[in-house]
Parts: sequence; C-alpha cells; structure tokens
Amino acid sequence: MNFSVTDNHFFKETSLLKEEKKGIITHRSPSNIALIKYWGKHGVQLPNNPSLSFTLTNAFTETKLDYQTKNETESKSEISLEFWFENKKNEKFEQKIRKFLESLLPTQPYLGFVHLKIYSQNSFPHSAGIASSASSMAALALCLCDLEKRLLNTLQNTEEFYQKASYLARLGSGSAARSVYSNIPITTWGKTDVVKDSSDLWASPYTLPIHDIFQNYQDTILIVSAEEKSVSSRAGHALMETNPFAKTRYELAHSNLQKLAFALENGDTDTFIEVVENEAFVLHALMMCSSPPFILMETGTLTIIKKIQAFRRETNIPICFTLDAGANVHVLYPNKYKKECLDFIDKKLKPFCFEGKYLKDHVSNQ
Ligand code: 2P0
Repeated sequence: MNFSVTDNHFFKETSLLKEEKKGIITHRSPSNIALIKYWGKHGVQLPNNPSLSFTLTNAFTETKLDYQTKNETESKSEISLEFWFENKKNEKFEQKIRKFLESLLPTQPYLGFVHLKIYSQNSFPHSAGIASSASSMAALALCLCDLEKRLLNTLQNTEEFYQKASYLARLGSGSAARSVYSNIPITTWGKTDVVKDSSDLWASPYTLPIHDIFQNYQDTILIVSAEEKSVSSRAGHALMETNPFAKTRYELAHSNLQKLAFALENGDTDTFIEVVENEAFVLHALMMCSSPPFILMETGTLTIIKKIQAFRRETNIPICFTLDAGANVHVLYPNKYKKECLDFIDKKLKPFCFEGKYLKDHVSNQ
C-alpha cells in the first residue's frame, strides 16, 4: 500500500488542468510523547518495533496551506513552494519541505499541479529544545490530504483520510505518524499483537480500555537544554543497525507494550512506571552503546530523574519520568496529584531547568 493516486480515474481526467482552483487549508496537530519508543528503522521509514504515545494538548503546530492551481504552461513535474515559519520566510525549512514534497511527487502527482504557500507555527517556543518534527509533519500531512480531497474528490472516508495522513506524516518523520490524531489520548504505530489491525505503515488510535487514572494524565516538560542535539534522531536510528543489543531491544519493546496495555487497562501505576522508565533508560542506554557512542542526557537530566524517584519513594505519589531523544525530562503524573507534583516541580526541579523553564501539558481528552 503506497496510497498512490496515479491510477486514480479522477486524476486521469486531469480536470485540474481545465479549471482554476484555489483555497486555504488549515490543520493543527498535537505533539506526542512516546512511552514505548521507536528507535531503529528499516526500508522507507518503517519501524523496527511498535511504539505507543500520549497525545499532548498544549504543544501543537498549526499549519496553513495556501494553494492555487498552475496555469497550462507551467511545469507540473516541479514543486512550487514558499515556506513561512512563525511569520518569517524560512529557507532552511523550505528546503527540507521541498525535498519531502519532491519525494512524494511520483505517488502524489497532484502536488505538481499547484503553487503552494505554507505558513507554520508552533504553540511552544522554538528555542525550547522540543522536537517539533512530529507535530509539524503531521499538520502538513493533514493539509496535503485535504488538498488531495479538494482537488481529486478522494479520501472521503474518514478512516482512510487519517490513515493516509499518518502514512504521509511517517514518510516525513517517523514519530509524526502518531501526531495526526487530535483528541485521541493514546496512539500506536507499528505491527503488534496488542492492537488489532495495527500497521507499520501508519499509526492508529489506541482503542483498548484505559482506566480513569490515566484520563487527563499530566506531562510537565522540563527544559534542561535548549541547544540543538549533538546527534540527530536520523543518525541515532541509523546507529541501531550495528547496535549489538538491537534484537533484544526490539523484543523488549513488544513485551513492554503488552505490559503497558495491561497497566493502562487496570490503572496499575506501578507497572506503568516500571515500563515507562525502563523505556526511557533503554533508549538512552542504546545511544550510549552505539558505535560511536553518544550521550544526549545532561547532568541536570540525571539530577532531575533521581529527585523524581526519591519524591515518589517519600510520598507514594505515582509520579515518573520519560525522556525523548534529548536532555529534556517529561514528568508524568495523574491529574489528581497535580497540585503536589507542580509544587514539587516548581520548588525542587525548576532550579535544574534551563532558565527555569518548563511547560505544563497534559494528555489530550477524547
Ligand atoms: C519516538 N523518538 O518514538 C522516539 C523516541 C525519539 C525518542 O521518534 O528519523 O524524529 O524523523 O523518523 O521520529 C525521534 O525520531 O525520527 C523519535 P525520523 P524521529 O518518539
């Protein structure tokens, strides 16, 4: 399945050539934080293990796509693009998006029939060191699917629309596959026995039972470093190809996902914490035993982790952490302990944050 539209009869008719069409499409996509991590891929952006993430609420990207069909004399085999980020023309991002759209052209030829102007902005500061590729690629992919829908009358079926959006987002950035679903608390991507009809090609909403304790779960994102990472995720994924622990890691992801599904259903916060922290530690351990090795945690990351674990021991509050591919710490806790946890974060963890910065977020509600 490559969601190609080249054999679509609407496209064959090339009605696009005959009538001018223009319009504006807007989509907002949430950021997500993986609890079961995607780390290692093969083929064209296919994951080596299934992943599962919480969908966030306050961290999102909003993308506006302004399109107008080209006239008869203009080349349809080229991408016509302008890219604006946070109200400024951004050449670096434009180049990246152009490359992405060019890679889609053979299967999504309608992209060659339009002039595109893309305006994108994040709800969170760009300098916060938060990965924005997931939410931005997801918002762009949703815009592209809407564009196809408007131009070719395809993707009328909602499930197909979102599957294709997730498929396209994945091609832009793996974790973006999980960010096309707003208002869905949990998403999985990658073939797993735990989720019926799961696929490596696109992510899907997690529809298994979720205990009340995980409703409105809180995620406070502690900004430990706002600097660009020393090793990109792309390079990190590639190093899994020679990592001696790769096979064990992929097996562990499957069993951790199974355990996590049990914890989510039963409100078992002990198991939740065990799995979530294990996934974060394993992700960073894999980095440290890659060849060449690399470390993305900073001193503050470790200090914060130890303080969270000590606070949990002292209070019995089921607070825990997870890490992305970077130094920042996501502090996860049930909504009912929000006051105590925010107080702890503000008093004890804030001093270890870059410029005392942290972002309050929570899992998206259905
Ligand atoms: C994840 N991460 O599951 C994992 C956990 C970071 C840590 O996916 O090369 O930016 O664009 O597919 O999605 C970060 O990698 O990598 C990532 P590409 P991506 O969220």
